[in-house]
Amino acid sequence: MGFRRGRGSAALRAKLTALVVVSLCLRGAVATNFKVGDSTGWTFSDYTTWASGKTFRVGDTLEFVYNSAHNVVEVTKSDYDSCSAGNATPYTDGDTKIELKTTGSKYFICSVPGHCSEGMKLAVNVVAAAAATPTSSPTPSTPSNSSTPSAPKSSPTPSTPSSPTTPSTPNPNNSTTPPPGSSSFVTLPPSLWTLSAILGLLSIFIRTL
Ligand SMILES: [Cu+2]
Repeated sequence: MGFRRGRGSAALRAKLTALVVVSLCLRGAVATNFKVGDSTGWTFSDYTTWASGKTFRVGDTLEFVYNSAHNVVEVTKSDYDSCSAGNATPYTDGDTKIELKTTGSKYFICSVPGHCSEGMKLAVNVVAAAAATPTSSPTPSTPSNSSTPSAPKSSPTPSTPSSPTTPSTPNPNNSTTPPPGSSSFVTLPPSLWTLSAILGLLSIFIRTL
């Protein structure tokens, strides 16, 4: 691998790419629990503002924390717009976790009369879960690799002729890719494989510091 050049933009690019890959792995592996309203909880507030800028994915959870004066109920868009609970039965347990199971818009209100119109209404748009596919072969030195879709788009600048790219000696500690056909590779569960990929990339990152 070309890491041992350890010089200038190439090393920096390798570090950045490794971080991007690691963060992609982590995003794919972990579902998010959103506490609605954060520390404010589910009460009279502005949940349009709270939800803005957040990305809700299938598999994530909305957690409504509220006192006995309130409840939460999932409703249709028209009921959301008109602050009507319809026929749905509200949750009243005070700590309601609702998993987002499908894509599309989801609507929640407090059905206690007057509360929805005072702000206890939440609309979220749920998008598909991040692909939890394991990164096949960690190759941070080639950002154009198709297995790293959001790698930095900067192409190698031709103005750095100082990297001769000597045929690198194979470095067993540097790669988490087992030899092709290795049975341990095939039987490794996806979660473990993702973890090993993360650890391998972290070790690469530390080595290039
Ligand atoms: Cu309420």
